Amino acid sequence: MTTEHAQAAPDLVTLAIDGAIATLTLNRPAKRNALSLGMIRAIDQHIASLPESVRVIVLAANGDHFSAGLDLSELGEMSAAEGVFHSRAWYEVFDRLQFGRRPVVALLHGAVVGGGLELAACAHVRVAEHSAYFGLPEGQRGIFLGGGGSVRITKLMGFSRVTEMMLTGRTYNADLALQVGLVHHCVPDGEGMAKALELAQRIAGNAPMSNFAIMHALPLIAEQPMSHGLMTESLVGAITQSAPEAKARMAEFLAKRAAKVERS
Ligand code: 1HE
Repeated sequence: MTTEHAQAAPDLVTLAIDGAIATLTLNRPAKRNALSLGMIRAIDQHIASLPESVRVIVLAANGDHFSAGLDLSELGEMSAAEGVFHSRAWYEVFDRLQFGRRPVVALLHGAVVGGGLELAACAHVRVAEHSAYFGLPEGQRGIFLGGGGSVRITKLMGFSRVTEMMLTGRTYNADLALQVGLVHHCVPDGEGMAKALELAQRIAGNAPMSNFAIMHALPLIAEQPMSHGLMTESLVGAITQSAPEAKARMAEFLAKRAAKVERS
């Protein structure tokens, strides 16, 4: 079965580690970083191999485009059942990206479409270069979302926008993506990596327990009724503040040795 037998393709996703930051780079530019299951599994393998010292992941891509989405040559071979397992295989990896130990900063440029946008939606921070454009061409291909986009992208920019984007096949440029909350930063072409690394360094400087709470508790609370959300917040907040690192950081501030909050 295609889904079960797809092996990780480590050369198609490279890993570079520099101190607290690991950079995962989609590396299939000749196919516009179309995502084969082997690439999805390679992302997973790389994440699993990261040493404890890595605190943040930057997700980027070689070539002119972040990703052309699902490798359509794989879909042609699949039965309905295989299609379900294929989606589930993506979900497992995307869940480990979004709900793993390390925040992910995605650097987006060129086409960020279909499954490429679904992958980008797993990141916690998204930086777009001006060249980036975003779309969900599934309708034009006769298929539907299958990498979690109907959940994640809809949460980011709203059900109505996703519906219109998919029905009409329109794409959003980087400025519009910023306006609707699809990305957090929009920078000139060629400046995305510097911005992504700057943000990654800042994130790496946070207490790991705070980063964990932000990544794991916020999405959970967003889906809870208010009373449950407030309870979850109070419990997670209490645990987070009780960590020795939190105590040390607060003491540093009170001793006037910690950095103040600055305008960004
Ligand atoms: C591909 C793919 C792909 C390119 N699967 N091979 N995604 C799409 O519907 C987007 C399809 N791709 C495009 O619209 C264009 O390729 C781009 C706008 C992204 C880039 O255009 P361009 O002119 O730079 O490149 P190209 O000439 O179209 O493509 C270069 C090669 O990449 C070419 O192969 P070659 O062997 O002829 O050189 C293309 O066939 C190949 N290629 N995109 C396979 N997607 C989990 S469910 C998610 C569902 C989806 O993601 S649906 C959206 C699919």
